[in-house]
Amino acid sequence: MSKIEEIAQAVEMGKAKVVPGLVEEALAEGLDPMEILNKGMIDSMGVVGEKFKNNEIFVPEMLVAARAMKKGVEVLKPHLGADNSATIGKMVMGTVAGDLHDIGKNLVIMMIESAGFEVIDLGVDVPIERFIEAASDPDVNIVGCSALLTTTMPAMEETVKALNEAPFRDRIKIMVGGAPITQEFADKIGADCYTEDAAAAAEAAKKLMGK
Ligand code: B1M
Repeated sequence: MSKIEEIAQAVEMGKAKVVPGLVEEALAEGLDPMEILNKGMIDSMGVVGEKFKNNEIFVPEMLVAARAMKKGVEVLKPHLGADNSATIGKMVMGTVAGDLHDIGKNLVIMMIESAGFEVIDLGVDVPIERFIEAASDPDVNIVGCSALLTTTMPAMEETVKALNEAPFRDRIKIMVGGAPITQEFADKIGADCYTEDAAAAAEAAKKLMGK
């Protein structure tokens, strides 16, 4: 079994104590950090999601897998090309109200910070008022909303609506993403930008800043 496969299996099984060591070993073997992230961790969360959908596993198993992935990402973070020397913009980012999923949001933050942004993490289950309050900081250029549930897509719509109606709308760009979100939905709710994954989000954020 390859090291990546070992990581994937350990994430799937929620072995939070084992994953960091395996990630260190993979890095020491010279494996590409992005490959470790994508094939060793993100793909496993897809497998976990499928098993949950098919009633093969339940919420506690999903939770331990998520914890194991987080531990692995902590080890990976310094190796993902972080360059925080310059700040090219300020972003606020949160998972919308009613939604507790934060792995994707945290990855987006990590990649956007690596691209040179200062990011204020509002956390999960973020009410509209909190997004508005944070975005009213005159230094904020981009507001990012994440949603992982079809049932919280309306909360994203409401959040974007409130941001679109805010007096500071001209100063900010609104980015949205998350597994159920599509370009079509982003256009419909009036967001400025949709991206499918964290790497694309970082590229898009730079473009929004004219970089
Ligand atoms: Co939940 N969950 N979950 N879950 N969970 C999903 C999302 C689900 C698809 C599983 C399934 O049924 N196959 C399903 C949603 C179904 C639907 O809405 N159609 C689901 C469900 C049903 C639920 C509960 C309702 C289960 C229950 O209680 N019965 C419940 C809801 C709780 C709540 O939020 N109110 C729930 C709970 C949980 C846990 C707490 C156990 C745990 C989350 C732990 C945590 O995040 N701290 C969890 C997990 C782990 C998952 C799965 C397995 C994995 C999610 C994940 O982290 N993926 C997930 C299945 C799946 O996704 N296949 C599932 C990896 C992550 C890197 O990907 O988050 O998509 P993702 O982020 C990507 C992109 O989407 C994008 O970039 C990221 C990185 O590339 N992106 C952005 C994300 N945000 C972005 C923002 C951007 C741009 C890009 O710009 C601003």
